[in-house]
Amino acid sequence: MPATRGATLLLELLKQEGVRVMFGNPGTTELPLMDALAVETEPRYVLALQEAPAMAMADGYALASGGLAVVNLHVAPGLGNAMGMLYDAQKAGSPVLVTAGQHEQTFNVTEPLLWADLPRIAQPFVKWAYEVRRIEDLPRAIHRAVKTALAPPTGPVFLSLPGDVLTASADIDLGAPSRVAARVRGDAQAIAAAAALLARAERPVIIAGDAVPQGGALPELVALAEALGAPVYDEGMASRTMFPSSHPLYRGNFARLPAVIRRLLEAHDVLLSVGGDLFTLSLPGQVEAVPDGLAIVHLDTDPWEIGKNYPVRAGILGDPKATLPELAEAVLQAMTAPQQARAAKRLEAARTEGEKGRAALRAEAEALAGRTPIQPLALMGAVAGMLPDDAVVVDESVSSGAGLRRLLRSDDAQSFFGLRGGGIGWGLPAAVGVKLALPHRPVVALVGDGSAMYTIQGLWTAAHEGLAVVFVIVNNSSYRILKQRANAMQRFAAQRDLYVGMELDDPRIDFVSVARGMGVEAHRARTVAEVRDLLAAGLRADGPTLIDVEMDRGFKPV
Ligand SMILES: Cc1ncc(C[n+]2csc(CCOP(=O)(O)OP(=O)(O)O)c2C)c(N)n1
Ligand SMILES: [Mg+2]
Repeated sequence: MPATRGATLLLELLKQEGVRVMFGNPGTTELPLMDALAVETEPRYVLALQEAPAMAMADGYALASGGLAVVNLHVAPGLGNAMGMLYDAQKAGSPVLVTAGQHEQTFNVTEPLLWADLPRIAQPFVKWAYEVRRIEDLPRAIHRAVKTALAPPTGPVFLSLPGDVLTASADIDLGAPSRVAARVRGDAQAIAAAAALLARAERPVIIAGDAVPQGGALPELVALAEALGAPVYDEGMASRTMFPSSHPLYRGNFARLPAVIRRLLEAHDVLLSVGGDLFTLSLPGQVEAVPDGLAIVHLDTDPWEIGKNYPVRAGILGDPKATLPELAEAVLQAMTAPQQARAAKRLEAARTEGEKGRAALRAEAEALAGRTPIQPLALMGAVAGMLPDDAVVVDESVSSGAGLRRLLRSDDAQSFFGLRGGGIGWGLPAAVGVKLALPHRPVVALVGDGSAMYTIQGLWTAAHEGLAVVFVIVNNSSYRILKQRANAMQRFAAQRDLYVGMELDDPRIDFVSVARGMGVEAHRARTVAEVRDLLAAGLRADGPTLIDVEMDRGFKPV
């Protein structure tokens, strides 16, 4: 084999790992790579106009494809720009190989322009961070990085790629990819202990997290939930579909404030978390989120999460897809006939309650549909009511999204993606990555006006790539959630009705002009009826469209 340059070798290795698309934003340190891409057509390079959207696109791609995503950034400022979105990817456990160009190693001692110790910057948010030192190490470094990103608990990894490694030439064997088989079955004793607790439970509840859709375990979770007659919530910040939303046991997102969590949990005697986050709170509270006496059973792929904040009665390390059938079987075995009868009654009652709750929510949304300016729930109801069965929703609607999960039909693991980490600016570019991973499904992004502005450049990539995504900008010309919370503090802001740093209305951002300026067809909607028409047109379009929805700016409780 003739000698190969490092940059070409890198592309060969990525191809060998099954990578077909890579996201990036180049600079001089990436030029050897861009040069190699002039002759190699795979992986295809998707250009983002800033590193934050590049990173979120990779995250969306990883979530939607269920596999690896790759992003290439430009030295320290490029990696720095991506850090907020890397945080989100880490929280979602997205297997993303983050790479960045680095100056030549003999040059770095002088501390050249844009240089910094890149692995140290990335370290807190990745499973492994390393600077490749020799071209000979590229195969081992790439294969290890990809293996590590994809092994449970999955997550981002980082490689710094010095210029001299990318421009060196050598005759090197590519080696081979490794994968860690993920279907780990939980410990038999722990499963038996969990089953005994669950069988005795009179009021069980389930919180489901990332590990469920990651392992494709939705049907297994449905079976266990039905056996227990237990309502199922998504964890407080859900990155995808954890449970079929049209199932009567589904109850939507769990709470994130300690007092609300406690109130919900007080109705139960046993909590089963299946990869569910217990609990990432959004604010501290005066009360403990978990009431005394609640027995917690936790099954997860990540031992760190088990018993992290609250002691568990049974902690099981394992893959939900592999473990839930055994747990369900053990529960049924452990249940007495009266216990089984009570579980069946709970299922029946939950079914009725679930259907009633959903119908009431739909009716409430419909009753608001005639109001102008548009009310949040009316928008969510209208969008949910119009989507085809195979639609995929990417949600960063922040304060306006209440009820969305229960209004939507999102029954398969790829039908919904949400902001898991809380670093806003994720949704718009994530939708670009989602569409690239799922080109045959309609993709609709619901994004707050404030959030959209962090990574608005993502629109250009959608136009450039000709991606038929419908971007719905939930435009209340404010950081409404911050106004809600400032108001709830009942101090100066509330007394003076003055919300410093939270008004985006002077001038109001004209997303129609912004989008058109980046080649995206765009229109404004002032009524729910207009939203419906524009959404129908957007779903028919073969390129990206944007709907700038003029929302009610109200934020005070009525
Ligand atoms: C990167 C980042 N910067 C700032 C914040 C703080 N923050 C949380 S929500 C929010 C406002 C979101 O505004 P918008 O998207 O318009 O949604 P709305 O609150 O109006 O529903 C801000 C600034 C954050 N979470 N992440
Ligand atoms: Mg807003």
